Order: sequence, then structure tokens, then C-alpha cells
Amino acid sequence: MSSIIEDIIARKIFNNRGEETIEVDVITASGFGRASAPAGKSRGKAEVRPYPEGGVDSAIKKVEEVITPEIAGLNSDFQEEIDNTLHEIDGTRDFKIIGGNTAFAISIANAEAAANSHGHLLFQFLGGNTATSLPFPLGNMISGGQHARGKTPDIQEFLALPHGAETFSEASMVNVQIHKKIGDIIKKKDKLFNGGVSSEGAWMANLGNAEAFDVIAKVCEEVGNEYNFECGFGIDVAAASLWKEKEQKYLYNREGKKRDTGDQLEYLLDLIETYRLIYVEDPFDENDFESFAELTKKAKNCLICGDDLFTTNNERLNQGIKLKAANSIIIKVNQIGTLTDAIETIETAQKNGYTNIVSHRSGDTCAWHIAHLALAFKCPIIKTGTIEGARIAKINELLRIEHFLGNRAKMANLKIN
Ligand code: 2PG
Ligand code: MG
Repeated sequence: MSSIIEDIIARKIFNNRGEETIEVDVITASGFGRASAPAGKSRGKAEVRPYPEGGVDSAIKKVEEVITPEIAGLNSDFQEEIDNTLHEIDGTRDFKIIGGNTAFAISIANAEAAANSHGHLLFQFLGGNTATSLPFPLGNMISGGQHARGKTPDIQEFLALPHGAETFSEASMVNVQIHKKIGDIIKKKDKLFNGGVSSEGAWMANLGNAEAFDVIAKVCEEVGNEYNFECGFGIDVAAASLWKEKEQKYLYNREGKKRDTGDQLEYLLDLIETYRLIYVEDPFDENDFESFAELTKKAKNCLICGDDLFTTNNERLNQGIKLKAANSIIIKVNQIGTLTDAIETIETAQKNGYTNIVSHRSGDTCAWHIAHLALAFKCPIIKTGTIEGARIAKINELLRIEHFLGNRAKMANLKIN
């Protein structure tokens, strides 16, 4: 068995939005790995650059002309060495030269190729025998903000989290039921509703924020009662996309309201209390660590999560930890570039009592690697939508893993602090 890399092949494929993306095959002497890069719509400003100038075509050229000659011959077992080599080849902090998505696809394909060369599944190769805890699925049900068009809510995502489920199959089934029931209610409420969904498969409907809260609250309660366990819910405000720097206000277009930072804090605390939200992602602009900290201090029994705030970046996370800015973090490997970079951030989060939430992007492919990362790195939550091809690919992979683990499978230890 040899994990020595013989070749890297890069090609252009599409994501679920029909945007071009990069896919990479890493071929070792006795194995193979394949990964493709997702794409964000509401991207954090501190994310690495997805592609070099010239886009996917130019990224593919870089793989052929510059990267493969350096990486072929290395051992895929040594993930850090592969990832460091990618950094050395690029030489910039934000992967401007080769593109963060290029680094991402090679890094993840390499991990899979190494696992495959040893005849292991990815989650076991990376996480060992103790990787048996399945994450709770945080499922997007209603889309708004930059993820939707028309008269949709200002808040980007309304998400269910069936944290009382005993198995992953049960949790994912509950999310499917919630999605369906919300759709039925919207159809009844709005005769003109045509069943439109966003790229994450969440309903894209003529609802204000308050209506969306009422609908998801009612349905989560109903379905939770049916299944006899607690099903909470929460939101991704994606507040950086509402923030108007000049006016120093959050603009809620649909609601016709502007909120300054103080109003925003009050509004969110009120929502958390009224709807018993257990999850609030990016409640403030991505540079407002202080207001994040205010909310984290004041909110009870709620995960306050940084996505654009941290961009999976260890330095930004350390800054947040110092300021007590949040208690959970979104992990999107392509925000930072390589698996090694993401693992560093995951470990910092774990050491500091943060909840790691491994996440898809709004533009995604049917690659399922994040399902394996959740188990390998003991992330208690996976944020990966509910229904839609690229989301189902990840959910189904977790169902396969649960089936494969049999009675060793258990749900992750999730604390809503
Ligand atoms: C987010 C994500 C995924 P995007 O804001 O959390 O839902 O969106 O991939 O567009 O950054
Ligand atoms: Mg987000």
C-alpha cells in the first residue's frame, strides 16, 4: 500500500447554482480522492480569495503548471506537509495566487486519497475509533436576505435544530417533516405562492420576519410533540449584509426599519426570549466583536455563533475568545483554505468551550466531505440545509455512516449554553 501522490487532476464542474467551480482528483499509488469547492453568497470579508485572477480556468492552470509538479511525489498521509506546501507555493496570506478554493479542493481530496490508500473511510482515518458521534442537523427552512429574491424576510435563514433526537435518522426525518409542514402552511396562507425555494432548498416566500418566526415556531413545536422530543430553532441574521456603514444602521428593507446597534441588540434579545431561540448566527456586523460579546453575555440558553465574524480563521477566533464574543463558530474549510488551517481553528474552539458547527455553503456540490469532518472532529452540529441535492448528499452520507456504525453510533454531546 502506498499513499505517495502520483498525480493531481483538476477540472471545471458546476455547483447547484450553475456556477463554475473547481474539482480535484488526487491519485496515489494505491488510492484516490476527489473534492470540489463550494461557494458563498454572503461571504465574510476576511475569507481567503476563492480564485486567482482569471477564475476557475486560471486555477486549473495553476494546478497543472505549478502545484502538481511540487506535490506529486509527496506522501498524502502527511496532510500538514501537503497544506504547508500549498501555502508556500501561494506565498500570500489570502491565497490570492492559487485561490483558496484550489487549495481547499486539493487539501480535502488529499485527505480522502490518504484514507482511501489505507482502505479507510475518511471520518475514521481522520478521527480514529472514537469518531462515533453523529452531529445534529441544523436545517435551513425559510430563506431571506441575500439568499432570496422578492418579498422575502430580511433575515437570511430560519433554521430548525432537533436537538432532542436520539438518532441521526430521527433528526433528519424531523427536519424533512418540518420543511414539508412549513411549505404546506405557506401554500395555505398565500395563494400566489409557487413553491419557490432558494439554492439551499429553503422556502422562498412572501413573509415578513415576524411571520416567518411564527410559522417555524408553530411547526417545530408540533413536530417536536409528534416525535416526543425537543426541536428548537434559530436564525442566521447574516447581519453584515444588513449593515449600512455610512448610516451606522442595520437596514431591514422588507420591514421598512432601520436599527442602530443598540436597537439591534434589543431586537435580538427580544426574539431570543419570545421564540426561545437556541441559535443565533452573525447577529451583528462582522467587525463588531463588542456587540457580539454584549449579546453573548445577555442571551440565555442560546448558541451565539460567528460565521462572517470568524471566517474559520484562528486569529479572528482568538480575538473573539479574548473578548468573549460568542460561544460557537461556523467551520467552512474554504473560508480559510486548507484542512490543516481549519483543524487549528476547530481545536482552538474546542479548547475554549466553543461549539463547532461544520457547514455547507449556499452554492455547493454533491461532495459529502463535511459529513465526515463533523464526525472526525467531533463537531456536535452540521449546518447543511434540509432538502436539495447538494444538502441531501451530505445528509445521506451521515445516514450511511450511522448505518455503518450500527450500535456504536451515538448522537453528539450538544450543550446549548
Ligand atoms: C451562511 C452561508 C451558508 P454563504 O451565511 O452561513 O448558509 O451562506 O455560503 O452564502 O456564505
Ligand atoms: Mg452564515
